Amino acid sequence: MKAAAAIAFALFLVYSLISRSHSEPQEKDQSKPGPKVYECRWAKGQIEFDGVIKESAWAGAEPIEFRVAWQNRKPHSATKARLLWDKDYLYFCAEMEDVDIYADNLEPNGRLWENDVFELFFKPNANKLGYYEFQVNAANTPLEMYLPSRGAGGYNRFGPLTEEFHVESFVKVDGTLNDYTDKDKGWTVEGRISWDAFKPTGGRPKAGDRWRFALCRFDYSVTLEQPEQSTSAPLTRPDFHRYEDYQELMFVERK
Ligand SMILES: [Ca+2]
Ligand SMILES: [Ca+2]
Ligand SMILES: [Ca+2]
Repeated sequence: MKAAAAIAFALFLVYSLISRSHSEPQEKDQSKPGPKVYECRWAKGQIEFDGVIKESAWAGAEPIEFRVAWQNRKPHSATKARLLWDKDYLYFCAEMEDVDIYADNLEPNGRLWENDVFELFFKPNANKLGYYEFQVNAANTPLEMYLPSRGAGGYNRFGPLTEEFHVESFVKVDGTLNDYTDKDKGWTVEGRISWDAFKPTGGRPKAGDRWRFALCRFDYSVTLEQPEQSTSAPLTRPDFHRYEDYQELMFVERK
C-alpha cells in the first residue's frame, strides 16, 4: 500500500509540474508582452536628401510612433519617423514638431544631446553586448558610435574612437534656428547610414533578421520646463540606452 501511495504521489507531482509548465508561458505573455515588431521595408525608388519627405519610397515605409513612455503620455512635440533599407544603406527620416529649434553644436561627435537632436539606436543581436548610437542635431551635426558594451565607458571612451562617419544627413528647419523669440514649426531630418558602419557586428542584415532598436529625440524649447525626451521604445525609465525595452526591427526582403 505504501508503495502504491508513493507512486500516486509521484504521479501527482509529475502532473502538477507538467500543468505548471504549460500554464507558465501564458502567464508570462500576459504580464509582459514581447516587443512590437516593426518592418524595415526595402527602399523602392530614389530618395532625394532634401528634408522633404514626399518620395514614394517613404510612403511605403512603416510609420514609427513616439511617446514619453515612462510617463505614459503623448509628447508635447510630435514626431513621425520612418526607416527603410537596401543593399547599401539603412535610410531614416523624422518629421519633428518643435516651437523653438535649438542646435549650436557644430562639432561631429560633440555632446549633441544637449541640443535638439534625433537619435537612432540599433542592437543587432539581443544576446551580444555591442550596439550602435547615431545622432543628428538640428544644425545637421552627426554623432556615430559603436559601443562594444553598455557599461565599459560610454560616450567618453568610445565617442572619440569614431574615425569615419557613415551617416549622411540633410536637415530642413521650418522656422529660425537658435532664435527663441519667434515661434517655429519644426524640423525634418532625412538621411542614410552605410552598412559599413555595422562592421563590428557583421555588417548588413539578411532579410528576415530582427534587430532591437529605438528612435529617440531631445527637444529643448522655451515653452518646456525640462527638455522633452520622447522615443519609439516603451522604455520603463528615461534612459535611451535601456535596450531591454527596445522594440524589434525586422528587415523585409525586396519585393
Ligand atoms: Ca526627400
Ligand atoms: Ca526660432
Ligand atoms: Ca526645441
